[in-house]
Amino acid sequence: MKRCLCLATLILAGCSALSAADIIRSRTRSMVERNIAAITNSIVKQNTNTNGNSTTNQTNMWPTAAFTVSPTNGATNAVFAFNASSSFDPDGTIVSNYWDFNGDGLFEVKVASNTYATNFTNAAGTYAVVLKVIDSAGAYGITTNQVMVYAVNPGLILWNKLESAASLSNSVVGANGWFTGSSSNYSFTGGKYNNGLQAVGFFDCSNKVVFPGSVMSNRKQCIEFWYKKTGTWQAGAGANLICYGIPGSPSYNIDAHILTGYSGVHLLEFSYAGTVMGTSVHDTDIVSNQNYHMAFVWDEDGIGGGSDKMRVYIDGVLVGSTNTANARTIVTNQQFVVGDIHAVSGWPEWCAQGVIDNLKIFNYAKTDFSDRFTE
Ligand SMILES: [Ca+2]
Ligand SMILES: [Ca+2]
Ligand SMILES: [Ca+2]
Repeated sequence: MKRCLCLATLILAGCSALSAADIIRSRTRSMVERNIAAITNSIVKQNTNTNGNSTTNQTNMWPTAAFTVSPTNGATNAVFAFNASSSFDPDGTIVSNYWDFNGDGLFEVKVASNTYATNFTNAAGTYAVVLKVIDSAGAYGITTNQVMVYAVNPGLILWNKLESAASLSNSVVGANGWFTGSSSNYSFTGGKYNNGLQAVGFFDCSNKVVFPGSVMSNRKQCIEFWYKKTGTWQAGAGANLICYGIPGSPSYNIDAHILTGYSGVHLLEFSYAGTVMGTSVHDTDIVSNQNYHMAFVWDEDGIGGGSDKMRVYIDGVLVGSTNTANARTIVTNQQFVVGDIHAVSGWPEWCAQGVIDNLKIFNYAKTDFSDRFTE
């Protein structure tokens, strides 16, 4: 007897040879076909049912990735806290956060939480950290932030790269700087390491770059930076490099300047708490457009346990010292000025007449500057 191929034919033919398995397969297929028809109808209905927008119900909107990191700059032993809570999905939820800590496209970590803390490297450098967020429908958003990691540097209490106005207000280490008065006398241009802070000309020194006086709160300390002469030193005036004192006051606790004159000996000088110390560096030793590493060091109890209380180093070489430093009075409302001095309002003055770069302050009387070629 010929075997029938479908249920309807079978019934009409009065066929009796259909097995139980054949019946189950047939019913299952029939149910699937009905379900497909129902789903198709549903899609058609949805697609024609939403203000004429035929794609509304088939669209999943992509999530947006965003994160912060604290600190944005840190030493190799620092723990960095990443926070992706500002990421969002406009039509759903974010279910996974993937982190790539070195920008190589491989995600080291996958977490459901939007926070993650890690000491992700022990190598100094600037890292591109990538966040990829996945929403409940599987779509993703991605973003990248830079994180700078520097070698552990004991005693470093301030480090500003002086790259830009943004860099001034975002020190790598320690307190941030800012402009007091106008910034129009300053520019960020060629320094030792990329840009430095250039102050050239003769202007009212109520316009200044300042840091809080708290960066000068130790009895022993070191201020170091690179200096490049790019302007003109006026005879009888010279150049003011750094200063620490009361805003608006012409008397300072600490300052470093280069004197020039019409005749005679004119030097790089360092003054501390009223003690003015000359060096062996004459103004004519400073050549235009050449970078010099300068360091001003003090310890009221004696540098390195010796008798020197103040020292100046140029390019790592000791160029002046004295053992007669006065004790300094620390006053809370003082400020640390870079590239100029404090002065009474309206008192025009010669600024640094050059570029100051890579400012660092240590909380001890540093005497080895062999690390100066590392930014
Ligand atoms: Ca979505
Ligand atoms: Ca990676
Ligand atoms: Ca710089």
